[in-house]
Amino acid sequence: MKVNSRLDLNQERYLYLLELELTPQVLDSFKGVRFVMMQGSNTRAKEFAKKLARQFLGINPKYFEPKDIAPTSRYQVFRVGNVLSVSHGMGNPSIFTLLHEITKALYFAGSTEVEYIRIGTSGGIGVKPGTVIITEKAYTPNLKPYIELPSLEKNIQVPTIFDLNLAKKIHDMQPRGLPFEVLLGNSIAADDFYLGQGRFDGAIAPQKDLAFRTNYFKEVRDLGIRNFEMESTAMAAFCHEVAIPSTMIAVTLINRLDGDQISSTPLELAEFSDRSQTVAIHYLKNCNNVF
Ligand code: R2B
Ligand code: URA
Repeated sequence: MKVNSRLDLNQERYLYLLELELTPQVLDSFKGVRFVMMQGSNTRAKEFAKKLARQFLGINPKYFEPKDIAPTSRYQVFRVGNVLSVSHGMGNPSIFTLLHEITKALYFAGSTEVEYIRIGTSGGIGVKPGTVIITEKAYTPNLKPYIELPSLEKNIQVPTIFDLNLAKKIHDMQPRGLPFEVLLGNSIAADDFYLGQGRFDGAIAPQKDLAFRTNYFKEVRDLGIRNFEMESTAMAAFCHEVAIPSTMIAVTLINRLDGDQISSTPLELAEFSDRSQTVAIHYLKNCNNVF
């Protein structure tokens, strides 16, 4: 991790959006952390913490209620062993802010050897629904492998490439015979679930027709892009800037070549979501610094 050196000059230790004052006691909860696993929803972040407790400590989830470290209702932060299970909300701005504050907390706690992994859902592009994609490179919807970060009067371009070794390691650590495919691929992060992901079923009428979109999807596939979601460019750019190895594990809920509407039942969707968590747990089981 390589953060802003000005942080050391500043005595302020308040994380505004997490509503956390970094007292010695709070910093203790961030000491020794090696993995930060992030998911959109509070519920999924908590479920993942329960799964970790069951897998690694044999604790029956019926009798274990993970404690949220952050008082805010915007994000939740749970800790099991050396893993933080955190919710990031929806979209690049939401995850960006979380990334700043979690990274500051870890830095001040001395936990500078960390990996960040987003565990999520996505819309597949030419893959069977239920397939899990581990992202190597994140793209913008206009197919740029970088985003523009604000720097006062002029933006700076920051690459949105994840840690390829980490992505491959997670892929290699999956057991044979899983009932779903796990693929390495690239992803697009859009700022909007509808127009931003080329959907025709949003409230704003799209400017492009089906023929244009079909051609766009072909171009996208040629770049190795396999899914749409909404946070990977911010995450990849942030982690590039602070030198934290990171990637994303995201199950596909739909094949966008077949349509726009997600029509799986709630039960099927929950089972699909579980797959991303399963892939993450297979990885953590092969790491020797989880506890
Ligand atoms: C995937 O799913 C959410 C939208 O449904 C969004 O947070 C994302 O990236
Ligand atoms: N999440 C997205 O961002 N897009 C989809 O199509 C499905 C889940």
